[in-house]
Amino acid sequence: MDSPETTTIPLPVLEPFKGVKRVPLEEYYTSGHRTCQGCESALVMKLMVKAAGPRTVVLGSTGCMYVANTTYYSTPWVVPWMHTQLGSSGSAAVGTAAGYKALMRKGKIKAEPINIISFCGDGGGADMGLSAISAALQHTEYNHLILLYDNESYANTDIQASGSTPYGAYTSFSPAGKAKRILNRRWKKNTAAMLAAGHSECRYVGTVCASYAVDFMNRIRKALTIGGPTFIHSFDPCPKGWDYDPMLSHEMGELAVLSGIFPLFEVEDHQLRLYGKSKQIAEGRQKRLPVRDYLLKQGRFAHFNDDDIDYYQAKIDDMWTKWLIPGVLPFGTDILNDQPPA
Ligand SMILES: Cc1ncc(C[n+]2csc(CCOP(=O)(O)OP(=O)(O)O)c2C)c(N)n1
Ligand code: SF4
Ligand SMILES: [Mg+2]
Repeated sequence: MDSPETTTIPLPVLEPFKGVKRVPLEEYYTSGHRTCQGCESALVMKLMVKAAGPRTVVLGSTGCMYVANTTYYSTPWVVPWMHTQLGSSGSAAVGTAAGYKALMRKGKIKAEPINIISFCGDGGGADMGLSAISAALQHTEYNHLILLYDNESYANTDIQASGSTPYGAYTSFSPAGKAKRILNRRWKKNTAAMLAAGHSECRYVGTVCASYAVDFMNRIRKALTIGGPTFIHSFDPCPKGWDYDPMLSHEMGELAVLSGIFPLFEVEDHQLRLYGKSKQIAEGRQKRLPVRDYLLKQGRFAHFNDDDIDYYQAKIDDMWTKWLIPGVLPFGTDILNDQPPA
């Protein structure tokens, strides 16, 4: 047996799916949940665990994907599942990985690849649990994936604004009123890029959108097989919180990517690349759509006037034309000039 210092959980072999016809039919997140009609986060859970396969343990922090998925005596999870506290997806991931590692080292269970996936919402992950995720990404001796499903609000407690809520959106904390039309003036937090830039030993950070399901699943498989702690940020349209017809969830994800609000990128072994439609936009092979089309399909932006839409569009244009890496790093470089900009 290896010494405690060198024993690691063996990594799984999960080749990328080469097209939708190669995706297995087996489901590990099935019926038995009570998420809203058109809930994209439910699809995210389904694709996430389908990509991972049966030898997977899922840990989930409080939020819609806990509450709606664990009604008494009923659950959609076919794989082992455990709830963890709202801000502790990172701690749960490390603790579970460490537990499995110890059991395998002591010979109490067979040494085999077991995927550990810990998910959190944007409230739980981009806000409350950010420090625990940061710590988890420093523990390179444990293999696990933390998936942040971002429905852009504290949805389960009735749509409060989070650090991931977009500028101007109507939430129960930021209703549009006569005196103040725009209450939420914060620009959405750039969580994946922040975690990638700040954790130089983390081997995989990526963004995904379930509207591009095969790309989505292949990023999950890459994150689970590369070794060490990994992080994925998923963009999840939410018909209840965003106020649109539930049948438009898929289209809403596409519009967010095509308008450039949510760039698809991955940092794999410290190399950053855009992929999918975001790559095509950067290469000039795909037109970046006006953000107006995306905003005006949602009730949470129904109070926007033309000035608001122009402001929003200008901010996205800056992301793609002024940032060091389009849509990812929000600064340019002028490293030898120590004078502030005029
Ligand atoms: C420490 C703590 N504070 C507050 C709550 C109440 N609470 C439960 S779910 C939730 C919303 C979580 O939002 P998010 O993480 O974005 O997940 P979503 O509900 O949007 O899926 C809150 C505030 C809690 N469970 N624990
Ligand atoms: S509120 Fe949004 S995230 Fe929560 S179950 Fe409904 S659609 Fe899904
Ligand atoms: Mg949320």
